[in-house]
Amino acid sequence: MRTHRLAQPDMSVAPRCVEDDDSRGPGRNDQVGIAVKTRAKPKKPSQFKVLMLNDDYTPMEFVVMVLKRFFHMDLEQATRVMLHVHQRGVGVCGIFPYEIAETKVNQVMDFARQNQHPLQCTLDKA
Ligand code: TYC
Repeated sequence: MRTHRLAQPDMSVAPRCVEDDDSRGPGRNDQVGIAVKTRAKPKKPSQFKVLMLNDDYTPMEFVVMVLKRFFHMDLEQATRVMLHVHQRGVGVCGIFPYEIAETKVNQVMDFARQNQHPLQCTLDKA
């Protein structure tokens, strides 16, 4: 008969296994379950806004081309976003998981650089 027990994992979420025999008192098996505990509600990957910044030199047509090419916008949508950025200074091109957002920023910046435009694009946590 034991007089005390070590803290036990919450067995409603931690499945028992064949080695999980605690009848011999506190010992190596008392912590079985901690490593296999799973999260009841897996976290969604966090989302990031891809932002386009205004400048005085990049041609409007080039910005529209970028929005069509990398963000799959049609001409009307791309023109609306470009004019919003032109007038307000910044605008959202789309919201994506981190790695996709980062890839889009790099694609836009590389394409702008290759064409010698100072267009800037950045990330912001959504
Ligand atoms: N302001 C630029 C111009 O007048 C156009 C422009 C729009 C540039 C959006 C960048 O993200 C931008 N030619």
